[in-house]
Order: sequence, then structure tokens, then C-alpha cells
Amino acid sequence: MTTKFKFPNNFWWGSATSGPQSEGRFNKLHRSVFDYWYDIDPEAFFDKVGPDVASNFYNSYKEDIAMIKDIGLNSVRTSIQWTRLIKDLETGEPDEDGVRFYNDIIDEFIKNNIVPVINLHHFDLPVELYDKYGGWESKHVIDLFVKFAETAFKLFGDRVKYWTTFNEPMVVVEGEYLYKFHYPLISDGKKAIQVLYNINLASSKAIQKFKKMGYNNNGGQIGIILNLTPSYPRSQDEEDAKASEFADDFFNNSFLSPAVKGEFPESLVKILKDDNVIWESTDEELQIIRENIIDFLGVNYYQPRRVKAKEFLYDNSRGWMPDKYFDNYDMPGKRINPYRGWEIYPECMYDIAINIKNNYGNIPWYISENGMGVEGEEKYINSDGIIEDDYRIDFYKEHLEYLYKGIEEGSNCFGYHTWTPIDCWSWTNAYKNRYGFIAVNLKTQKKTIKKSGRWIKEVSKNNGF
Ligand code: BGP
Repeated sequence: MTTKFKFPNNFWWGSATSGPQSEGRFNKLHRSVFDYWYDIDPEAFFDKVGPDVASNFYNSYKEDIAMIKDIGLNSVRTSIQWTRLIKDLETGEPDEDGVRFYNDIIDEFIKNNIVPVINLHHFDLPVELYDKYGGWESKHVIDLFVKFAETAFKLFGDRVKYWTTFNEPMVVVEGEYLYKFHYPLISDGKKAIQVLYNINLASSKAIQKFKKMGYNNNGGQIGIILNLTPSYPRSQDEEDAKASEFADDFFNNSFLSPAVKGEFPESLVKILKDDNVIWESTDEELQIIRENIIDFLGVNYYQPRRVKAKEFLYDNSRGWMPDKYFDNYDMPGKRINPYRGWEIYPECMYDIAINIKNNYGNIPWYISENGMGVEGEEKYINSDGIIEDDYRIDFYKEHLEYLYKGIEEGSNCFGYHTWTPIDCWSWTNAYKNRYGFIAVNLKTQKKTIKKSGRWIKEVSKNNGF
């Protein structure tokens, strides 16, 4: 078989998960906001399934990593749970079993020639820090996060070469502070903007710590994982285009620009100032943001955002919301993944690649998540007991073709990670939609490689398809 799309040498073929979505809550000393939310309101989760067992990675990591190896992945991202690693949240003192567990999994990945990419925050703030200080609304919590980061760097920085500070910080802003889909289910634009700023600062301060500790000189690199949802206006009309630019600035560039260039988008800052909702910042903090930019970028891409100018005047009784400046546009004829309700638009991979190349200094970057969640995959099981997920293979191929085009035109992309190696728990959808190369039977915890798992093995071996 010839390889039509051959990717750059040493390309990462891998997949991503997170601590809270794979490990299970076994032996944790603290509860995250999600653990707590499940404890007080299990109804909020599909089939009332919470993060208690997840995919049992805490207990079965050896077998799981062996399967990941078996499907040919050369790199994997997971995250360290703050609520597992840290015993004393104020000092950053680690917990013995947390240290043992993360040492074990990192060593196991390396032993299997799988590059571990370690993320620090994947929506899993310790709930105590929300109750005591207001979580990401508080600058004290930023400093506690840096202590957690420091402990993690110290413990694992000798072996882990690729670190990321946050996964999809915009989802914290949107889910927790604007659109109420994650606990604490607040809708408050002013708080949201402070949280947006504080997480940017937390990321920069963690990067600063990493550099001060000398890990950069040791071949270590540190980045951030952003969910980019590029905006496409309904038409080329000036009003639609303006709405789309705002949506891009707010939902994408408000993290992308500080991370890569050390500064917030000027146009956004102006609007927030004019509207009197700008964050509280100091010159010293802004300097930290300016001086501590990322080494590499991870992009989670699932869907674009379709935008139009506002149909009606904004209802000010909602307080300030980004929705003051745009409406989402329900584009007729768009392709949709019906299970997740997200648009499928592979062309966007190319647009992202070119945007990074032209507007973000062509920084080294990789696709850190891309995937298709499907409900009821049992119906695709063949007589050998294998899920034939051809739809997923097609989805990946289409996305990779557009990524390839961007790379051919010079975009500095060094890898492609899917979501996710092994079916894992999702934030409120629990195990409704499955994304993995490897299926999990929730009743027995038996894991079985899907057809896409066999496919990715070939792709990884041939460095393309
Ligand atoms: C991303 C998150 C992942 C994962 C994925 C799939 O936004 O970083 O944690 O959950 O989306 O989405 P979902 O689980 O909501 O279907």
C-alpha cells in the first residue's frame, strides 16, 4: 500500500486523556469540583455515572499502557490530578501515594517508548479552593496552582520533557462562569473576565517557575492546550464580519495571544474597557505574562463557530456577556455529529494551521485533541467482537488530509493526537458518547481494541496513510 499523505519525521501519532476522566477516584485525598458536583447532584450526569471508577486507569494502568503500545501510539497526553498529587493544598506538599502513582505511570509510558505529555489542569480544581477562595476568581489560588506545578516539575521533570499548564481554559470560563454547563454553574460576565485573566496569569506564572527551575535548559518544553473554535461569519457583510472577529477575539485569541505573544488582543481590551468590565491587573502581572510565553502549542479542534451579527438588541438585564456582540449562526446544511451535536468541518484544520503560521510566528504546535463521540457503538460489533468504527476512521482521515495541506504549506505542526486512547468518562455525558481506539465495557471493565485502533497502528507505522 502506498502512503499518499506522508507526515514529517518524528511526527507524534498519539492520543489524549486526563486524570479525572480515566483514573477513577481511588485513594484521592481531595475532591475536585466535578467529584463534588457528582456527590451532590448525580442526576446532572448521563445515567448518573460519575467519575468514581472512570476507566479504572488507577488500577489497570499497566495493562492499559500495554494496549496503547499495541495500537502503535508514540505519544500520549494525560494530566496529573491536583486532588491526587497534593496533600497540603496551601504548601504544595505531595501525597505519598499520588507520587507513587504518577511515577509509576510516567515510567511505564517511557518503558514502552511512549512520550508522556503531562498536563496540570484539566477542569479539576480542588473544590476546597472554590469554597474557601472562589477558585479561579482568586489570585491566591493562582499561587497555590504554581505550588502544585512546582511540586510536579520537581518530582517528574527529570523524565517528563513535555508539559502543559492548562487544558482548554476557555471551557472553565464558558462552562463555570457564562453558560452554566459546569459547576458552579454561574452566569456572570464580569467574574468570567476576571477568571479568563487569572488563568492566563496562572499559566504564565507556572511557565516562569518552570524556566526558573531550569527545566528549559534540560530539554524540557512547556506549553498550553487551547480549544480553538475558529469563527466563520454568515456572510462577508461588515456587520457579520465584525461579530465574527469579536467571537474570535473573545473565545480564541484571549488565550492564544497571551500564550504565544505575551499580550491580550488590543481590540478585545478596548471593548472590555469601554464596557467597564476589564479585569483587575497590575503592571507586574502583565510583565509576567509578557515575559513567559509558551514553547509549543496544543490545539484541540472539534468544531468551528458560525457567527452572525445580532438579530435583536442585547438584553442588558443579563449583565455583560460576550453575546452582546454576536449571535451564533445555525448554518443550513452543515454536517453534524448527531450524538454530540457538534458540526463536522475538517477544512478548519487547514485554516488553523495557516492562522498559526501567518499570525502566531509559526510556533511549533500539534493537534492535541480531535475526535468523534458516538453513542451506542455496540451495534457495530462484528462476529469477532470488534467494533467496526469506520465512521471514526473516515473522520480522522478527512481531518488529517486538511492538516497535511497546512503542513505542506509550511505550518510547523509536529503531531496529531486524537481524543482518546481508551473510552473515558466525559464531564456530564459520562459514558454516553465513546471516542476511544479501545472500547471499555463498563460492567466488566474489559477493554477491546476497535477497528480504528488497528488503523492508527498502521498510520503510525507508515507515518501517514
Ligand atoms: C474536550 C475536553 C476533553 C473531552 C473532549 C470530548 O473539550 O478537553 O476533556 O471531554 O472535549 O468532549 P465531551 O467529553 O464533552 O464529549
